[in-house]
Amino acid sequence: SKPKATGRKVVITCAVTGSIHTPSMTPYLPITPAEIAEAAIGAAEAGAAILHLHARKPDTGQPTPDPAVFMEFLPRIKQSTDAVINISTGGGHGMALTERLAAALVTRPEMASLNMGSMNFGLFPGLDKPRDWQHAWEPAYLEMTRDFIFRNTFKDIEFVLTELGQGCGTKFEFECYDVGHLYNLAHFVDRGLVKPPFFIQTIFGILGGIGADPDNLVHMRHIADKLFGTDYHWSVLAAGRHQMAFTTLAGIYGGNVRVGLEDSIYIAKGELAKSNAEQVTKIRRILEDLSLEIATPAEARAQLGLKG
Ligand code: KMH
Ligand code: ZN
Repeated sequence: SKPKATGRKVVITCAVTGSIHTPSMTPYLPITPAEIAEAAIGAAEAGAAILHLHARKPDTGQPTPDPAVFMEFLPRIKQSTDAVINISTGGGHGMALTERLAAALVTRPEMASLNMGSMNFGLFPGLDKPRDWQHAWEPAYLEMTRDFIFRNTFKDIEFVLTELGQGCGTKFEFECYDVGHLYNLAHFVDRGLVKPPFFIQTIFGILGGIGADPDNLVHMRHIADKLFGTDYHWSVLAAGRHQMAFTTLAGIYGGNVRVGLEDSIYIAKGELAKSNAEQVTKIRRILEDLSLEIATPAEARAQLGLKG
């Protein structure tokens, strides 16, 4: 992650649909397997080397852990792109760990997310905006987060590292929503349960995690440097309106970036993004304007030590 004067290329991850936003928030959220496949392929064509994927019930858009639904879009994506497939193990609110892991254990992807601590995960500000909900699950899902703990205990993390990491050769996007999560990762490194290079996704602006203050970005990077030295690759995502500013800062500070409708449904102030590709294109343009180069999937694989 040390900024290198030459040769460094920025890995763009695109998180295509997630489990945070709901269909009534934007008509552009990919829901059906065909929509998820099309959005993922578009993002890859625009420059995303890694595609972070969740699944949704095709009729209502509710997040689902069903591997059969993943299998409706994964082959299509693999047929049309060389991008690295990254399957979420965060799933959606209310899913048990075994459910959250099911799709990854079946598909044995090159990458999967691994959330590095338990936390509050507030989506209820989404309720503040008056709107006509298309589906009853949507306000209920947001409301539920008032009293929900996103559970990622030490035992849970160890289970994922063992089953998916050691069992399937999957490498992780370590989701770190706060400074303590970096120390949790360092703990598992100390225990020999995970080997470098690590791909650390530092996340800003989730209610329950560290706030979207640029000082926090610098601090997370600084602590990660102290804990992991040159053994890690650093990536940044920020929620909602902070998305583009923080990913731009990440590029400047020598990091990689994640965009996508999972993280923000906007492309500019008050303007909904019409596609994932639009966000990838925007951050790519900003980074290239800063004279940074974008990694291809093959370059990302080599950099991150993926199984290919
Ligand atoms: N379940 C979400 C609230 C990930 O993809 O690993 C967060 C999440 C992250 O699912
Ligand atoms: Zn996700």
